[in-house]
Amino acid sequence: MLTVHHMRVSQSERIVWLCEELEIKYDLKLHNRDPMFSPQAIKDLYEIGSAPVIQDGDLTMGESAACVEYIIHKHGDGRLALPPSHPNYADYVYWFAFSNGTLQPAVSRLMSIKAAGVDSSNDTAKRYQGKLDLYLRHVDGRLGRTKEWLAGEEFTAADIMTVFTLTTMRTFYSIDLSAYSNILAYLKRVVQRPGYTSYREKGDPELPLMIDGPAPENFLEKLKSKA
Ligand SMILES: N[C@@H](CCC(=O)N[C@@H](CS)C(=O)NCC(=O)O)C(=O)O
Repeated sequence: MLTVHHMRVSQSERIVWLCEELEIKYDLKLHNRDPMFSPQAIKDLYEIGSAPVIQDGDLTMGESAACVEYIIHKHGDGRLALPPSHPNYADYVYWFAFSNGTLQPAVSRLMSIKAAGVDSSNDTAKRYQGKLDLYLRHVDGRLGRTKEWLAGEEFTAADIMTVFTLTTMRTFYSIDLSAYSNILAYLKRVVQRPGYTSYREKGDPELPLMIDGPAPENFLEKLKSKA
């Protein structure tokens, strides 16, 4: 039986969402942040100590993109990935890679320099913010052309990889998406998916939907005060 370890309000939401979209059987283990970083249970499972972590027989593995690929091909008959024969294969591969290779690191970088006390008027901070703005325009432009999903007409794992950065990640680093109408329309489509609703009910029932333009309020402060 596949086991998915999800740390609430984290990138591991992708894996719960994927399993719900694929409608596969899996055992969901929920973890709380302790108080902000991974709890000991996640560190005991995986030496990097980050979420997600999956277990399948003798296998224990982290890294969202790896978990997504593994589950799709071992448990999902390849569904939600596009095969090389598909006309949108290159789009699928590109947007899947862009999510954790470029978009998510851009936000993480800004979050880290802010946490280190660097002011947003600092040249490096401005350069990084400019990069994030550029990447968001890139995503917005793509969605304006497809009018549907990142890889084209079909919803794929490239969407599952990307949505965390456009929603939940905004509680870690405030991003106003008001200027990106195609992203906002896309997020409305995302939350109408039954698989996304099931993930939220099972994995993050208290987390507000972060699909509006203005930066969401800081949910982490609420989590901290509960801890
Ligand atoms: N590239 C990794 C990043 C994983 C990651 O950094 N997860 C965060 C949650 S958003 C985490 O576990 N942070 C807590 C910690 O490292 O202690 C992935 O996609 O799985």
